[in-house]
Amino acid sequence: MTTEEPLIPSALALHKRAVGHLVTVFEDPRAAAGPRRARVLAALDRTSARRGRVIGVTGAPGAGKSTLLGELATRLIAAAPGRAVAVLAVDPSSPVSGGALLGDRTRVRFPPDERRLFFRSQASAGELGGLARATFQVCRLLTRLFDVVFVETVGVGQSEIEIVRVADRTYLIVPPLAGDHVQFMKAGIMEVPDGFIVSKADVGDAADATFHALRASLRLSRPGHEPALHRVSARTGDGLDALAAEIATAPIGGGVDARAPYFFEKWVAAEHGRRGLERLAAAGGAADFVDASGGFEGAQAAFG
Ligand SMILES: Nc1nc2c(ncn2[C@@H]2O[C@H](COP(=O)(O)OP(=O)(O)OP(=O)(O)O)[C@@H](O)[C@H]2O)c(=O)[nH]1
Ligand SMILES: [Mg+2]
Repeated sequence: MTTEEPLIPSALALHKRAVGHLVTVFEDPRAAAGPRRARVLAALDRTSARRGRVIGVTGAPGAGKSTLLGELATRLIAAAPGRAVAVLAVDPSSPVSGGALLGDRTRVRFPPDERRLFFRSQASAGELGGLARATFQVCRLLTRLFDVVFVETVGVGQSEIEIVRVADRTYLIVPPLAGDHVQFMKAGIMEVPDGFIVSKADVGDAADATFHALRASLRLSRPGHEPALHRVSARTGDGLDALAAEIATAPIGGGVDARAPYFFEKWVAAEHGRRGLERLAAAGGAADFVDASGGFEGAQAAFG
């Protein structure tokens, strides 16, 4: 029996301390944590078939992500008694100081006695793409405990692109902007998200102008398959029920486990460099290797 195994029933009952303890195992960068993770996942899978969806939420600092997620999470659990929601906030941190760049950010705050809501923050520790290496790992755990797992990332360039690798659906939050800023958005980021959310609709004209400019841009940049576009206010509640309903029914596809080859390849690159990637390619590529090794941890052990 591992030290974690007695925690499994409490974690499945969503006791925050048990869930929090298991999260630290999934964040642990040491090689020895791999087999512990594999045992936790196996124990969970013996008891529960829950597979939540990962919803990525990205956007510029101050766009209104945390406030929106707090409101959405509360609505999502109110709408279904058995539903549970987790929020994982990935904070950009300075590789130099190791400290959080945005240490005084507003957090999602959930009532401590509400087991169906769970919040955790994670430092991205200079990881390229703004997404913590452990984000994928923690999502493997949390999707087995919660029905919806939100991942909040600050949209600073690459992170919008990296978040789609772990999320089943990704939204870009766009605060009310001056028109020329919306035009600028056409360049890169427009291709990536599955949905767009204009936040702070209660501010009035600027939010309306942003919504219409964004809709026009999306018609140009993604003709024929325009992504979902929402206009919401976390302050007044406008638009939140429709957005919550869309999130609750978003398709999961292969889920987090299907992302293992991508993250295994990232691990090979980080640990073994170019030589490692060549060896992986010669072995048939990440998907085959993970499959043949019986999963992510098996692949790590087999790769050496
Ligand atoms: N008027 C209005 N203000 C809002 C709304 N939602 C958030 N805000 C305000 O916008 C500011 C930023 O909100 P956050 O939720 O912290 O934004 P964020 O995107 O999570 O910010 P970072 O995590 O720091 O990137 C706060 O002052 C909020 O009170 C809204 O619906 N309407
Ligand atoms: Mg935030």
